[in-house]
Amino acid sequence: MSLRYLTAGETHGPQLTAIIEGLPSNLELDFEALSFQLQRRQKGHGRGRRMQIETDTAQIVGGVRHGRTTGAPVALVVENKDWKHWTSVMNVEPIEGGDEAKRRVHRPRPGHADLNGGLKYNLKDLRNVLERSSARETAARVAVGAVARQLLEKFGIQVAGHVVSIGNVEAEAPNLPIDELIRVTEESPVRVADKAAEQRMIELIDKTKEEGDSIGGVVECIVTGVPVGLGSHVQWDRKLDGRIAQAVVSINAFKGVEIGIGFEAARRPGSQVHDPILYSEEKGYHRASNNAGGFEGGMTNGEPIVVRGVMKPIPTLYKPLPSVDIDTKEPFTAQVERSDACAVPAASVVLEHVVAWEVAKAFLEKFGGDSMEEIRANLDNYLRQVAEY
Ligand code: EPS
Repeated sequence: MSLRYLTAGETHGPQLTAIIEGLPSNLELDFEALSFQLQRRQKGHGRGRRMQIETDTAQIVGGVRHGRTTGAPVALVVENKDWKHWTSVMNVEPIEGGDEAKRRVHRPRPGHADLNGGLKYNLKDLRNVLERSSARETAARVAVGAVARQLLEKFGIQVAGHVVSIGNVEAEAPNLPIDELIRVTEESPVRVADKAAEQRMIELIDKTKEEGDSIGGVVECIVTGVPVGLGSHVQWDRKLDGRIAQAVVSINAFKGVEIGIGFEAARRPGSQVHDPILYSEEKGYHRASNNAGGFEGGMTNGEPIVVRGVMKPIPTLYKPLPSVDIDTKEPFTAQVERSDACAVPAASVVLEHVVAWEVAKAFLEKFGGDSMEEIRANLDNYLRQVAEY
């Protein structure tokens, strides 16, 4: 059975719940590291007041005993601290009272799932759509990805994320070893290594917020230590770059994805795109450059995976765009209570975790076994074969 997960839960409901199936037994989990990843997602200049209410932690309620996975499904819970303000509005049982008591939403916000979801599911209270479509759900995905990340780390695979640009402010490409990149970006309120760009990004976010607007950006994820041959060229849905692309665009507000130099490849001649193959005793086969972002033929080529995602500006605006009331069909401009002006730094953490998940899934497809020991033996055997090739 391949690795899979599902999440459930609403942004103002009691909790987010995730179930992971297909993890091997004897994976030692660091619980603090799981919550650390969740808290990284909550940070970043430009986040709104909701993040002052929440301090996310991952509680494991199944599949782990005495610090190790048992091979059973792993169940994870992330509580919503804000729920105490919403117990009546989000009650699973019917409640007394009209629209006000239910905080019924009948004014769809442009750029959100509100209107499409209302039409599709025939829901006259758009809260039923927005509660689930909220980016709060990415907390569950980070929890799940953080488990995958710990599995990868046991095999020397590391994941880092950083912000490439916010609005029109671009950071210089960080030419740093992965440990250093992780350390430097962790200290930055906008998750960039470039200090000059950091200052300009903060100023841009502040200005955007003052104007009642929001701003998006580009985030990048790098995965090092990946063995050659994850994914496959033989079938469309086994191409790992394609699976990663799907996962990236599935992150709330993501509208685009690039692998390696991505769209830049369309502007260059082939001689300046493809990465020459080299060989040395020490490194074996490797590449002179990594424009391909670690993929050829849908398979990893042993170079670091480099993936970028494009996040649109958050559509909840203090200065909202025109829309139409679903009760009256009349135009309106709504009042907004609370929003994030920029969630791009947080999105880089989400990107890391959805990519880690896809890599872990492909890793288990290749080296799969029911226990960590079996997987290690399979990996060692394969690496020997690659070294002798
Ligand atoms: C979100 C709206 C805001 C964000 C939320 C995503 O929440 P609220 O409507 O409660 O103010 O803070 O993000 C999170 C709660 C989170 O954990 O990321 C939205 O509409 O997507």
